[in-house]
Amino acid sequence: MSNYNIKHLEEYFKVYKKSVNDPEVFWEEIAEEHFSWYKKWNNVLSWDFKKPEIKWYEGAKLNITENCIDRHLRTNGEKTAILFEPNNPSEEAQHISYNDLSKKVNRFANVLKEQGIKKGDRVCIYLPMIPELAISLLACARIGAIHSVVFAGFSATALSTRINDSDCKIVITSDGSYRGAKTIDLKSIVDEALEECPNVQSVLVAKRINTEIEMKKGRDTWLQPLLDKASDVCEPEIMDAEDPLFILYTSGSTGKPKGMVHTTAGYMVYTAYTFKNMFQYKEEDVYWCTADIGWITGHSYIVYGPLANGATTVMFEGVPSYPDYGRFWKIVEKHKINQFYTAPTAIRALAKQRLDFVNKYDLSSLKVIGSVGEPINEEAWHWYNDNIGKKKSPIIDTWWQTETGGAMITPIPYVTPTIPTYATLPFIGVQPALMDKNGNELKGNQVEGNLCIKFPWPSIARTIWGNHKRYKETYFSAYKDNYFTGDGALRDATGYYRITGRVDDVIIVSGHNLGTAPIEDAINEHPAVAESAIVGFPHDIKGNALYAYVTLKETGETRNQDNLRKEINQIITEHIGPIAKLDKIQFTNGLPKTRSGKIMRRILRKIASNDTSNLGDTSTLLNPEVVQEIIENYIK
Ligand code: 7RM
Repeated sequence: MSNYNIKHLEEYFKVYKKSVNDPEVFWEEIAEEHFSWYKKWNNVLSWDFKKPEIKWYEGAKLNITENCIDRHLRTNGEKTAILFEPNNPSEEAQHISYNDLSKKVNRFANVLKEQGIKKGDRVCIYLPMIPELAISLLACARIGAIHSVVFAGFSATALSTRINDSDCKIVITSDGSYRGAKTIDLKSIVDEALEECPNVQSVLVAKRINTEIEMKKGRDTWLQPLLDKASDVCEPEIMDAEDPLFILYTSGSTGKPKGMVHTTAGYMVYTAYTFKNMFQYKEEDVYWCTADIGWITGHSYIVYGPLANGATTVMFEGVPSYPDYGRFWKIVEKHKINQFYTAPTAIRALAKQRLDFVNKYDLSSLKVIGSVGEPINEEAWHWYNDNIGKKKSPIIDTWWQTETGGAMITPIPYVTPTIPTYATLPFIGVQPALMDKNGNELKGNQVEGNLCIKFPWPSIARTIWGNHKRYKETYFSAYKDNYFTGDGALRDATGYYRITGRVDDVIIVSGHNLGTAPIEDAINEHPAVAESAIVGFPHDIKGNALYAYVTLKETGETRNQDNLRKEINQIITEHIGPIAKLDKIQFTNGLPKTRSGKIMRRILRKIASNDTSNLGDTSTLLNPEVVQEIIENYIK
């Protein structure tokens, strides 16, 4: 027996122990008993964190869509797989059964084949949260094409960079998208991006908002007529366990975004197993994750994890504030949601509103409520626990990353006792380590350090697309024989983990990871700007907001600072997207730098947080005099 569903704390400890003492036996049993394979593996795991090279279930043959769709048809074909809730509350929800999903995915897969897409080709998906988005991922997986989803809030420049980095042949998009009361003209963003992408041969366009758009001859095709003509039978491509399933970009602290590569078998096994346990999903439950499929949370816990378990997964097109701040709770009542998974930034925004937006609705269907994306602060935790969980549905604070593929440190609801702000215990098979400044592992409890993982888990990203060297340097070089997460954490007296945040320069704004470098690059494009440094400062809704220190070129002319601020934010919107707009911009005569020329963000971070009581060691500064100037002109 493989303990696919953990039900008691003693069972968790027992299974955890087995997964650590005998990982290969453990993960072999899980894979054998709960998934369908065309051929079993020769070897459960081989790994070397030095190279680094990690392989799970080598030699196995499978298709993830067989596991997410076909095998459920025999027993559960009429069950709703995807429940689509549109942006506009008066538009009817769509219930897509497993039978429907199978046909839709096969049709889409056949359309991709007609477009010349083959196993291993990269397909860029730039779509809003409409059913075609989930279906397009699965259609790629059906034929072995590698999907690269780009969040549809990204700008043309961000899109073209990602298309070119992984050399996508085709882009799937829509005529536009709904976002609350607004519509967004997605297709013209694609058109602009493609001016920089000579290798894209075709664009498939889904119809959503029915506006007149330009269709470029020989390149753009409406999707629906092609789907209507295509056969609804498409044999799955037989994939190797380690064949890439998808690429998903994540920003680093420096340089261009990293295309994290996830492979097939390990990703499937781990996302499915974590989903089942994190949410204690039961056959009749309706599960809703509010993330966008453009992020890893959507890949793993809207699409693959739930569907591999034959679950009903909700896809919501809209925003929490439209038509009013009660929308989430209205949906919970309407679809009798049992498990609800969202981000602290959404919780904080909703907690700011009047309580009757919540109390109008019947939330009694809820059994588990989750949080992901950043540390959940104590205030938000209590609001969520009291008003949404009604002190009876446990909060699962799930810590993980794009790179980890699935949840790593998380309570198992009704199994692991929770405490506010703690992600609690490692999931089955996960071996965390906390490191001190000298790179040594901190043993025992009541310690704080940099969070590493010392043993591979099945859904670890295998490489960075086209740059294995960077993969090694970013994740496997800081600590010998360990995967370094970039996060800090503490372990309390009972062995529970609390994540303290990034230890590098990535800033998480409203749950979006933003690297400092690309934003500074954009600011510096402004002709009047000499140099800039951005840091995060605490913000009660976004978690963090951006504070920029900008030095201007000495041209002798005086410029209107408010106009400059607007122009800088305009450039950022064009280069990265509105999510990276700066809340505060302080003009200064200099930036504090080390002698080797590195900007000391540590000091800037303190000033931006209005905390100058202890600026730490400033003795290595090249120009200590600018610190006083910056403090005096701090923008409150
Ligand atoms: C799933 C996801 C990863 C970074 C990660 C952390 C932060 C995520 C939590 C969290 C504290 C959490 N992937 N993070 N979850 N911090 N508690 N429960 O968010 O690649 O976009 O971000 O997000 O810093 O390293 S991600």
